[in-house]
Amino acid sequence: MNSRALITMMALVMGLAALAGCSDNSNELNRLVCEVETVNEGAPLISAALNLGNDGVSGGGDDFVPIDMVPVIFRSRAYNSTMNIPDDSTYSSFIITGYDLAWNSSDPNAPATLSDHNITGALLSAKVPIDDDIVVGVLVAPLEMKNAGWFQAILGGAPTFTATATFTFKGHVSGTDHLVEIPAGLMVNFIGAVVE
Ligand SMILES: [Ca+2]
Repeated sequence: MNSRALITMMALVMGLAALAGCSDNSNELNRLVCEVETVNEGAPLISAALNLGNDGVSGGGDDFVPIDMVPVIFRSRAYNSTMNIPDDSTYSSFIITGYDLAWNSSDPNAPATLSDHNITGALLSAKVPIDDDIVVGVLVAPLEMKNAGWFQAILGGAPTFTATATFTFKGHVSGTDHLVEIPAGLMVNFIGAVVE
């Protein structure tokens, strides 16, 4: 699905949600659940301060700072197998609206300022239809993190370290405004440079 179609669909869903009004009926709220299936295809992330480019060495005009975005796969399903939720019903999709990201590390080489890079209230818009997988790209290490003194120090030879990124994805079942939080995690290894 292209982005224009997705935006159109989102607008349609939000319009329908507005028409339907809000419901606090917990039975309705529990009809659909959304889960994270994988983060970064189940693999840890190697986050580098610099990519050395095709020539494999520093310089040469092809070095670049890699921005780390990982694929996250969401899946929606009926709360239990005895429920039958029609594909086109009001409550047949889960809407992802955003996420928080918190950094933690017990690695002695991790900087004390790692949690300065926590992300709160990041926006994300994705519709996860029932019994469907949706892949979303989530920003883990933005440019300002790559420019941090400790990250540049690793590039200069300081020790690498490992940390955990704990995500709290946020959203709601279509047709409701009841906030649901979905936890997930990712191991991240911070290193100096990688080669394409
Ligand atoms: Ca290079």
